[in-house]
Amino acid sequence: MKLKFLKFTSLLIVALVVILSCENDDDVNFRPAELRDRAEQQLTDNQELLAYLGSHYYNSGFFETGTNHKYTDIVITELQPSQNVPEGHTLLIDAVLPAETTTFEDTTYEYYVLRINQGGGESPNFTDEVRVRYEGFLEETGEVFDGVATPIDFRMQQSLGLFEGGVIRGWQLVLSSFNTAAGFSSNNGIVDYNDFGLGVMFLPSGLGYFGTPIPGVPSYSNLIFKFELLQFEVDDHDGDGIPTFLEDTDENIDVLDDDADEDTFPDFLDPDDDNDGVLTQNEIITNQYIVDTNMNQDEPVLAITEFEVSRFETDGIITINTVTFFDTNGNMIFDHLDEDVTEDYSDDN
Ligand SMILES: [Ca+2]
Ligand SMILES: [Ca+2]
Ligand SMILES: [Ca+2]
Ligand SMILES: [Ca+2]
Repeated sequence: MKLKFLKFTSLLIVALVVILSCENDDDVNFRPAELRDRAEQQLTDNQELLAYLGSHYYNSGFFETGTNHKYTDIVITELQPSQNVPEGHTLLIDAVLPAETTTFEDTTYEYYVLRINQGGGESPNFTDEVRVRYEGFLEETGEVFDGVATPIDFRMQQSLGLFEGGVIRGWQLVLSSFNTAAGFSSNNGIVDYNDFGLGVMFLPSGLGYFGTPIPGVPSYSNLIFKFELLQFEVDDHDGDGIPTFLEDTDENIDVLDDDADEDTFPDFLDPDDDNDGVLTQNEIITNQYIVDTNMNQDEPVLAITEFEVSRFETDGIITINTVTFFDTNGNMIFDHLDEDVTEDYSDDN
């Protein structure tokens, strides 16, 4: 089942619970549970994750030889009382420290990542579209609740509509810390990926679905995902030439809270960010560079306000796409976010 679908389903369930609870205030069964405090829940979740990591091992030796191991090759086993970790295996806690940390919803979170293969390609941004294979299961019971054996695409950034994609916070954080495949080959419609990102993420409920129960996942469940990161595409939700990850103006790994003109449409969904009548795409300049390393060509040195959007490499030829911002009146606000500047660069693009 797809994560997208689960997310949508969960919203339906919440709506249903709210409706039912409104119909009969006395029926406590249908009343939505009050959300727990995030910081308190994280204390519990982190203890449980650490206990899991300290009592389970994986088949580390298997990955020391060969290449292109699959997520299905990762075997996690519970250590029995008084048992030693078998040869060729590693206790998870010895493979995932130090913990990763992040701040989300005003709460500090620890989460853990087993990095089996970093991947030989490029690294996606937290707002991009990714192609993955994965399996998700509950830390508490080991029950598998989600997964696909055939590669599937997710737009990681949720936009404002119910059907507009989005994955859990843990995915945005972890997948953007891995790299995609170095390359792939296609034989009779079957794609073989080479040197892709491979790992396991151990997430507290706060970086998963938190208090929202979804099919197969009770509220406040810690989640574990084995995954392969295969490909990605830079996402530009509003098609204004600025990739969504660069519309996180305050750089807090959240694009829903950046809204220059405060019209409730965040910049990444707003074709005219500052509402000055000049489209954002005309207040910036996009550029493409082709660098042939076979000819010993050097990569361009970008200006301070020129940002790399994406890069691709084929046979030593690197294609680099960039976007350049301007601050015409020198007030430290880029023109496309500054309603006082209506400079139009559309002729230069
Ligand atoms: Ca954009
Ligand atoms: Ca932001
Ligand atoms: Ca806006
Ligand atoms: Ca504008």
